[in-house]
Amino acid sequence: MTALAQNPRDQHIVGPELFTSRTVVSGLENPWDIAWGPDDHLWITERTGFRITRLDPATGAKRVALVLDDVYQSVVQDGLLGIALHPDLLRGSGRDWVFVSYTYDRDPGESVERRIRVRRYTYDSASQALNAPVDIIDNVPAHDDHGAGRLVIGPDGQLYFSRGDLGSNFLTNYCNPIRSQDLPSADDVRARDWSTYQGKILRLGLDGSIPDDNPMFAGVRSHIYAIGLRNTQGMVFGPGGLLYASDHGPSTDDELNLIVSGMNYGWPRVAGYRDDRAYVYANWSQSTPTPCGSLKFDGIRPPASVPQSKESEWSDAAFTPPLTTFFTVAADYDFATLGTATIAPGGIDVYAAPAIPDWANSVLITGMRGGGLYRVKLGPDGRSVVGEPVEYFRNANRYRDVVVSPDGRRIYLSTDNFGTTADVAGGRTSRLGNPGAVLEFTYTGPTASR
Ligand SMILES: [Ca+2]
Ligand SMILES: [Ca+2]
Ligand SMILES: [Ca+2]
Repeated sequence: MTALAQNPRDQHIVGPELFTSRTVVSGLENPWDIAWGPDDHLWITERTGFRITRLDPATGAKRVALVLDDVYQSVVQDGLLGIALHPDLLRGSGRDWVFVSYTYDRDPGESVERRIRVRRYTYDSASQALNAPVDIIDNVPAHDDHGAGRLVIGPDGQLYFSRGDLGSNFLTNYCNPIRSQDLPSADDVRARDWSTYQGKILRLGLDGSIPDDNPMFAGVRSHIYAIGLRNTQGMVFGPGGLLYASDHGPSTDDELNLIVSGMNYGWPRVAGYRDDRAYVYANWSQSTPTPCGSLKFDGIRPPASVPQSKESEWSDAAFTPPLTTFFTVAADYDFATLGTATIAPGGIDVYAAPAIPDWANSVLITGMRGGGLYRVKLGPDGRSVVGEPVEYFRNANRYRDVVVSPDGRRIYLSTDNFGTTADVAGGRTSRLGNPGAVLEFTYTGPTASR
């Protein structure tokens, strides 16, 4: 049984730093996105509660700022998802804006046409409520898996919005083609047809417009900023203005990416690096002569009728490999015995404060596959990674998002209410340690002296 130790997820380095921990609040309904506000509150989206809740981390007091009444939610990847606070919020500029992303049903009748939109609200500090909704973009494709949905405002004042591949070519959606490499035509953009916005990172003006300096893909400018993604649930700008994003790999190669305008992150032609290791692209929708609908999905050994292509059979000058992966395995890695080598990354944050020695200039990445927070140290220019990921706070939780207090001493993690994860010993469990909570980890070690 020594072979079990070969799953790289179980071989991580555990960080030595000392923290105390406590539950700030429990009883939330799938807290999904947490942002630190200028009021020193955590602004939290509750995915299945359809609420935006403001939480005072010092006292645990919480107050609901908004309950949305038109969210459509039926599965674990949809509902009320992202939140982005405008940098002028509560600064007297009149731009007390809060942006959210959520799934809705476009069809007014009994059938369901799931879509996702971004909506802006204005915060009224007197009533502590969000009012005056304005839709920024709607009719963006959504489905029942790989929903991504993270929202961030960049230092350029534009809104970045991640879209997943909708679970296509996978599990129950195995006959739907992945569209992460598909691009809109000029006519599509004119017609406001956003059906190719799957598996992308979008960049929108705060009014939903297409910024003039967005990149061209195949000669067409749209909201698309980067392509070739699978399920980006973590996105954050570093202090140098660089954009970092996590992505979900298939059975290996969850990614941390540096997102650059106009680049291609490879999915589904490449998972992780273009190294032909433990991944081939099996395109179920193209099965012939047996049509896909007659086949039973098998993610490890697809039948011969499903065309397969190696990573090295594809190339694109814009392909950009990840900064690091969780985890890349040998070509002969034995999935049946060792299990998938992934962490299922959720939200990410950049650690920029000096409080914890050696932590400055790190990216913190949540794991849902086995509760852990991973710290990846960046090189001085932020464009490379130094050393191996270091793991913290392992528990039987699905850590969904992370945010660091401005002084860098406290780290907040939100947790899912249900689902499976790994227990502390590494076994599968659906008995979660701290369901529906925000946890606080306070650093108690020596502060950096330099
Ligand atoms: Ca309907
Ligand atoms: Ca990739
Ligand atoms: Ca690869």
